Amino acid sequence: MKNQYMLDVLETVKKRNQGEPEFIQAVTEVFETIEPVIEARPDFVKAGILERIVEPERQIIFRVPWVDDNGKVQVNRGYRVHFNSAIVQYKGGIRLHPSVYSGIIKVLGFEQIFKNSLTTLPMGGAKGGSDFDPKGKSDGEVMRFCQSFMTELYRHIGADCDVPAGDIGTGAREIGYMFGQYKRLQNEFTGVLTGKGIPYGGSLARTQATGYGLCYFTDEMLKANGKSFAGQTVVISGSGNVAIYACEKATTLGAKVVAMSDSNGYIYDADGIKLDVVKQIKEVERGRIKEYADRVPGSVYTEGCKGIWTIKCDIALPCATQNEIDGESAEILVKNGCYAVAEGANMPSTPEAINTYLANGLLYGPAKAANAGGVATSGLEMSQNSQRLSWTFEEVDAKLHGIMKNIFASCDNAAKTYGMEGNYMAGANIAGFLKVAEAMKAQGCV
Ligand code: NDP
Ligand code: 2IT
Repeated sequence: MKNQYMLDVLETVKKRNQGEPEFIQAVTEVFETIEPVIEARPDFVKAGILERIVEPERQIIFRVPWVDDNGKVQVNRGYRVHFNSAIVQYKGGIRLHPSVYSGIIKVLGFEQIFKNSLTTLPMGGAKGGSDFDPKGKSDGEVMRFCQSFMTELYRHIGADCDVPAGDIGTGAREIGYMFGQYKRLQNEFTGVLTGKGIPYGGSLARTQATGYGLCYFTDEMLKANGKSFAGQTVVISGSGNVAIYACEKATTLGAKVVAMSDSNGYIYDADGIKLDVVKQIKEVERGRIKEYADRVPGSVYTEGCKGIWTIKCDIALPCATQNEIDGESAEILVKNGCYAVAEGANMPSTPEAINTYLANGLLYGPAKAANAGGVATSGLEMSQNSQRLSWTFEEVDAKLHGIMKNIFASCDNAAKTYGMEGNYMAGANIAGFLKVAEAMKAQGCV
């Protein structure tokens, strides 16, 4: 990046967000790729779009006290960042994981601005979460935590203000407890959360949406480059919501998924992952991926997460967490003949990994485009709640498919327009940014 104005804004971001390296990483990536837009648009400079877009509209940090099964009071920290409402109400997930701190919430909220813009639905960027770890907690403990979390959060959200949803550690169970508490506090039903259960206003296909959407995007990217999923070997990290439904759709599209993981290690099954076994372990028993190897003869479990990227594959779909593929892992993927990486997780590739993909001509589907199917289907859930109607699985899935095709086309076109053909990361950042920047400019200095 050579533009002095952008370098100056980035310098301020670094000073203001010390101790939050992931946030600086995300802002740097966006700035580097939108430089030609800023060069061409002095009106954006005058309107202070960059200075404003890197600063959350507001951040809420709160105490979450709850009582564990031994009667002891525990305290976690809760977060919600309202990052940008230029394209309507705030929207984004809630992450429950011990690694959560303000920097992670900010990075996810910042990325959500561009992702939501790409969906073409009217949703601004937000994110929330807590350093609470649902793993190893009883249902009662999870419920008391969720109720306490919502007892503060409820005053900051609303169907026309901010609509949270799931993310790592927040699935149907947690959304159910949070929704129940919200309804009790407000004494009214509104579509204030997405990812709800089907009997109380949820959308069919929301559970599948991020994983399916990732495969729809990847399929478009492959087809545009004369390839397809058929007969390809795929490695998927993670074994949570996104990973499971990415595995399901990739398999339907003719690929063989040979590996999945959790935060302890990974399984390799040369015959192709038996997804019903993974679903039983992860969705029903809340167990560890290691148990797969005990149940499926011929499969192998290996401790540690990073090793999954040493497995030979054609297509890699990281679906676990941020910075899970570093430069070294990316080099190994390339050496083993991997030609496409599409991100189900948010920011799973380090800048060194991304440079390696681009330098070696890999097809690279960046998170904010490739995993936008989850939030897009959340948007469809909001539409159904507003209409007081429920669409069929097929209707929602068809809309999701259309949205993902459209997102790929937007990334592809923006990259071409700005002379970076095939660089879908640049295309995603530019296309996502332009809509938000125009909306911010039109609404004046707010
Ligand atoms: P889940 O909690 O359902 O699953 C997370 C998976 O990732 C688990 O297998 C978990 O292993 C693994 N994981 C989490 N943290 C780490 C870590 N630090 N190191 C290694 N593995 C880890 O979450 P989701 O599937 O919903 O989310 C996965 C990713 O997709 C996240 O990056 C999320 O932000 C992103 N995403 C999710 C969307 C959604 O709709 N849910 C939408 C768009 C993006 P373990 O069980 O051992 O912790
Ligand atoms: O990162 C994400 O896009 C999500 N966790 C989903 C957010 C949502 O509001 O559905």
